[in-house]
Amino acid sequence: MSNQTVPIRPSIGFSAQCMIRRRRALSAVILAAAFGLATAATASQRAILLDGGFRDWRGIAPLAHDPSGDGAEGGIDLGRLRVTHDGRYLYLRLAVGRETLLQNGLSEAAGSNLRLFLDYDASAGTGLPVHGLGAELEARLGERQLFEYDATGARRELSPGGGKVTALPTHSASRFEIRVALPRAVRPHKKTGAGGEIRLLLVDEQQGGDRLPDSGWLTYRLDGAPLEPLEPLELERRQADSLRLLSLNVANTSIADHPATYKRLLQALAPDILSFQEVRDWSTEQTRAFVADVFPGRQWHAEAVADCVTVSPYPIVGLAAVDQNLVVHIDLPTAMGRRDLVLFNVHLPCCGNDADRDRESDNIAAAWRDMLAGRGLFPIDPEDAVVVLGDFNFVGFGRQLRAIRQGVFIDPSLGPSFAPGRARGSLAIASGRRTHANTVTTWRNRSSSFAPGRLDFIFFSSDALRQVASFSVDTAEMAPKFRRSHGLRHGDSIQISDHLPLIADFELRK
Ligand SMILES: [Ca+2]
Ligand SMILES: [Ca+2]
Ligand SMILES: [Ca+2]
Repeated sequence: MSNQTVPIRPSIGFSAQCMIRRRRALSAVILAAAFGLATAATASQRAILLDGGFRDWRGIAPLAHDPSGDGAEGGIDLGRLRVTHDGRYLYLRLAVGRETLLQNGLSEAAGSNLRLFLDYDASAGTGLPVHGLGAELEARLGERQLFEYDATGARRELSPGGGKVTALPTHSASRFEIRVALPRAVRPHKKTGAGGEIRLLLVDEQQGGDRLPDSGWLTYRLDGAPLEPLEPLELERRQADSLRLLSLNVANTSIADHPATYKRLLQALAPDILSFQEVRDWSTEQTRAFVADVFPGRQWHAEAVADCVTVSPYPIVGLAAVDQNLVVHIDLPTAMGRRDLVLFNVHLPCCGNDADRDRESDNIAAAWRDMLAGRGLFPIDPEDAVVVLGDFNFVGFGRQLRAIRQGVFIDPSLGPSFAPGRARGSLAIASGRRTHANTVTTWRNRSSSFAPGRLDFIFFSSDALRQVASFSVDTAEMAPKFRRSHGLRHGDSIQISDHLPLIADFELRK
């Protein structure tokens, strides 16, 4: 039974403020009581895919609904919270009331001091004494700090980059999916699904900052049959005649240091067109020659702009630069269909540099708009397929993704919005799930203060291309048998890059 209790607060007198808090608490008790039992996962529920999309949450009722307008001025305003779990993870779906960069602190753009407290044994006597809870986990999301507490309250700091707590989308949004890896002792029973009661609390730690719930805490039972995990994805092509595209940030030309690992991975993935970012120490010809050595028997062509290199077995008939990004026109074999491919290989500026990321996202969108209008960087057939892929470093504002995907310019002087996907409107996003995990994050760095994120994307025009398959690869997650069958090793992915190889297979529509 999920409920909420008003903790004893000796320091607070029986004041008018306390009365208001109690009234709010009471209404939240009623809501939580009404919905509490419904939140236990049932076998019929779909697995949660950590992708920043919410279709997988259908049928999961809110655990709590915090009132709106009760946060700090200009701060986040916590709203509806849904909670579910599977055998390994706790999932939260959280509304924060305004555009927020969840990993930015109060002093940073669209930031907050949002903290998540989890009391795994529902006991105030163990863990960190905080807000009436005994928390075993404290995730300071905005401050990018993560702490675990043992029964005595002793603290251990974890690196957020380890992925214990991951939230999507990585770019700014007003709703998020948050996934917390449950400690083994807290996970529900493997066979019966039986689990214990945990307590949770969300607080924007600043003067007048919002809390969820406004007083006390929420209770959730890790009970019921856990959600079924998603099936692993195969590396083999589902359709022999599909066009397989690879995008990979090669971490400052780590190919030069680990050629054998790259060879293993690339041979296991067998892409047709390879697009690399962060090729800094190798020439275009060195990169092309490396691919030709991995895949002998095909004639390979390569072009580059800045650190973006695309290698293709099909002729590159058009070439241009959009800022530091490459755009090529690839003459696909007639047997694949009548269309050719316009491919943007993108590496946007990193980290807090939203201004340059805004500008380059706009310029990529404008370049495609102009090509469609017949006045672009090189001539194309207006029905050609377009793919915009690469390392977008989307750790800033979501408007950058909207510029590329939906043709909504950030800088209004570039003109009115347009439809990058022609009759389909927006470009589609290749699904890119990891073969052996329920997430689409493409970047991780264990020692980073940033949690794993989705920085790499493959956008495509769905009127010209049909996605046959799409996935990313982290060899450390694969079942040993699966790994062996593809000639891969446990540490291959982490050895080559902090980014994962991202694949999409397409069929050209008639
Ligand atoms: Ca989802
Ligand atoms: Ca609120
Ligand atoms: Ca505790």
